[in-house]
Amino acid sequence: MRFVTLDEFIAQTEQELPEATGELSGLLRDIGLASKIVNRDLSKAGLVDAILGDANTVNVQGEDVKKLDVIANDILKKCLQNSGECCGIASEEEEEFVAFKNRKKAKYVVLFDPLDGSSNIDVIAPVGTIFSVFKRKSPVGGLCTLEDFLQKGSEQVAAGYVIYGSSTMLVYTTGNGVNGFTLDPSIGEFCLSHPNIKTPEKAASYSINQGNYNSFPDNVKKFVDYCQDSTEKKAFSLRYIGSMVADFHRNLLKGGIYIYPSTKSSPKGKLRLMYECNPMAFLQEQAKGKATNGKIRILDIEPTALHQRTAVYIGSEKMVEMLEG
Ligand code: P6P
Repeated sequence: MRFVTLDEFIAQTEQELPEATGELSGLLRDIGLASKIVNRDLSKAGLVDAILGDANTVNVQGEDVKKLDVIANDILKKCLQNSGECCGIASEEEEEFVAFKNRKKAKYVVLFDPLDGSSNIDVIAPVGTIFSVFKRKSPVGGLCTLEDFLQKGSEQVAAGYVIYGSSTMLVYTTGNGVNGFTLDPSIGEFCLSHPNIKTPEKAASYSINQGNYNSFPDNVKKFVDYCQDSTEKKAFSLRYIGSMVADFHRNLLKGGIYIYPSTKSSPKGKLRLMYECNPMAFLQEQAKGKATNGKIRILDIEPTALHQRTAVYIGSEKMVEMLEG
């Protein structure tokens, strides 16, 4: 059976992209390339400390041994700078946004979490790259500005993630549904494996760090108590990997809800708005689910800072609605 590759799919659907000029298509292809390189380096993850030397040290060749999330950050930054379609990036690994001085004519900015859940790498649990794309607001021809990045999630022109797990999959949307592409290592191509993903409107699993129960808001405690109430006809399963991309991906495909509310240690929530919650919320709404901060749509939050955090309730529509205040 001949799969459609990511490049072929992008070319076929380019006409559906806003002002289809091929630039956004090129950008998506470059993100796909960067994730293949990250995937290659991740496969050596277990070797970083064992053979290649401890992260944050200098190895026998006199090279700096970097943590894999720094490696992933550098790969994405380099691929996006080479892309020609991106005038700047913001990243969980960069304090400030990075304007590409040689790309002043490019139309798009990209925000990303290069390796979400990276604390799981040394136990070989799934991790992921999350990305969000905006059209710049500043004039083409000059350097990008902070206002190009601090846009509401509803302004995104594309968003997606790559999950590095038992296989590697890229899932993205440009506002016309959600499609998943599994990497075929034998040909080095992402192939369309999950067309037109839709999230079931309810399910029997929930994802939350129940260790924070005592500091949950009352609506979350009530929801968790409901899920644990064994008298319920259909018992709920708690599925929590500790890597948002992995929990989100399972819920996107099978239904469920991921909750990271405000807690004692994270009073504003833990997850980042701009490069974790916004892209996931765009995907989730395109897959017919919901994403809120407990009060309003994630995509309607007016950002004020690159690295701001938010509470997040995201997944099956009916499950998110159970938690709305
Ligand atoms: P906790 C990883 O650090 C992350 O940002 C998400 O990927 C994950 O779901 C969450 O934090 C885990 O946080 O506090 O439960 O360990």
